[in-house]
Amino acid sequence: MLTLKVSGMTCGGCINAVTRAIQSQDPQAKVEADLATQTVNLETSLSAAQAGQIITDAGFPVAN
Ligand SMILES: [Cu+2]
Repeated sequence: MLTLKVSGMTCGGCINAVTRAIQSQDPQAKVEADLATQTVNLETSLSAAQAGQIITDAGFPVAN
């Protein structure tokens, strides 16, 4: 499982956007986002770098 620090998520719509972005590249991915801690947990075949880029491109900057 990957855990990424993601900034800018404020509501369920943001979580949906992150989830859709990841699942567009890995339809089997499981995405759990926590607004309080601004973290996203992923079960995915994507690498951390790939997932980070996808989420950043969706408008939610991922901390390195
Ligand atoms: Cu939102």
